[in-house]
Amino acid sequence: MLKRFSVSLEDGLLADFDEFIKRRQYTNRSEAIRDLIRREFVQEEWGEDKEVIGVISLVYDHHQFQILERINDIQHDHHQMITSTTHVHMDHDNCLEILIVRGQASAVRQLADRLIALRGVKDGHLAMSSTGKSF
Ligand code: NI
Repeated sequence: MLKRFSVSLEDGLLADFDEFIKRRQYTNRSEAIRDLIRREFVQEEWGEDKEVIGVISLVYDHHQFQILERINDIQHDHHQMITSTTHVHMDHDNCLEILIVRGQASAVRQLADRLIALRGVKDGHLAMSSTGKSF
């Protein structure tokens, strides 16, 4: 159920917020505020080492010595956490691999760090998301 509450803001801050809303293509202030609140809750889930969802992306040259074996071994070591993976052969040399991972925040971070630090990974990221269960 939706509840209303009023918020007082300084003129300048409200003007900046309305500009932000336009830039980010929100249709109203409420949805923008809801997203900002949820973003903070997601940060807290990661900070408090709760169960989270992470999306790990890796760009690498598959010719790099043993990189496929290493990536594969690490994923098998953490198979309980990995919900799904997608591999895209982007061109003759470069691969993009996306892993959707579910688990305790510290474990997800550790897995991402291990993969991203592998020799031959040109670009690696961990997008910190949420199971969405608690808000
Ligand atoms: Ni490939």
